[in-house]
Amino acid sequence: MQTKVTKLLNIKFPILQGGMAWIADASLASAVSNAGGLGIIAAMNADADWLRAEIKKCRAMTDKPFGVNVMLMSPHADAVAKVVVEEKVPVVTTGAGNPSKYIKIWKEAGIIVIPVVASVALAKIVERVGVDAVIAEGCESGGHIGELTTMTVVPQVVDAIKIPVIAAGGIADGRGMVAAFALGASAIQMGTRFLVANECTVSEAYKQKVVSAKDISTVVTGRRLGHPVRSIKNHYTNNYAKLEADSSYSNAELEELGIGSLRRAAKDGDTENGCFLAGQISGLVKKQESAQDIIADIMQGAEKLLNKNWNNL
Ligand code: TUI
Repeated sequence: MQTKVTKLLNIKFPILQGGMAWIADASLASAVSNAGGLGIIAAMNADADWLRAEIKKCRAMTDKPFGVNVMLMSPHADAVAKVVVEEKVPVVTTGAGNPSKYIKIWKEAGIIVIPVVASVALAKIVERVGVDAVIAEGCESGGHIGELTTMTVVPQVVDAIKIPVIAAGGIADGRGMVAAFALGASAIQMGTRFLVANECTVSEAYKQKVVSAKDISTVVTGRRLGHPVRSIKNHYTNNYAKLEADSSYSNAELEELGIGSLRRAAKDGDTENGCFLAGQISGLVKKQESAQDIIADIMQGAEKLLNKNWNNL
């Protein structure tokens, strides 16, 4: 299946893997790229040396295109922005902010740049500064989210810009992919489903949390600090929600609570005190399998639907 995005990225299938903090490393990214999608290493809050080493590991495991996600709220964002240029990373995605100040150096280096946007306004701004495509992400997603749903943000972004749009948020199977195409997207990005891939090195406890989640298992916290995040309900989120609603608790104390919570989930598998970022589609993700089997299942599901007789709805 060829789309504007498979041609842009020189990949076989219109599927990108989300740049999940503490989760999306060289192991997962190379597996997704080897399976014909676009694997992405999450630079998250890590420093330049960590990222450089992951890029080298990824190159040792795949000769296919891959990407790096730059989390713009990271204290190391400036250094990471230079590393992707020095290492000649083929594709950069960005999240949690406006990447405009980096576009010039990335485009001069020949990098394909694809920001995540959560609104029409940012989609128009980044198109104007010369990015190649955007990922329109709905608030069904895990992690840091905007206000709009995938169903509403994707078609509005598609109508507002000329460059290709990739849909993200709440997509985990062939039905989601076809729905994204119907909204005008040229590819999908998935995080939650790839989190449980065999090649994903996240803690087993994290995978179990996703596989055992149901439709209403996620919750949004962090609105008071201006960066809402979606994660799977547990002791950590219950406690966070309680303190967030308590005005005697300061914002500094809330910030403190968040420190180390992603690492505790992803690395330590601490089911009580970890923050298990995951999307609302977790309830649909039922088994662990290889990245290749995940991609094959999505493409088979989508192709079956696209060939369906749509008169019998
Ligand atoms: O970035 C994500 N997901 C993330 S980042 C992350 S690390 C983190 N940890 C704690 C607090 C905050 C972040 C975990 N998950 N997804 C892409 C995304 N970007 N979703 C929403 C946005 C977004 C929102 C507003 C992008 C731009 C934006 O506009 C800001 C502006 O300046 O216009």
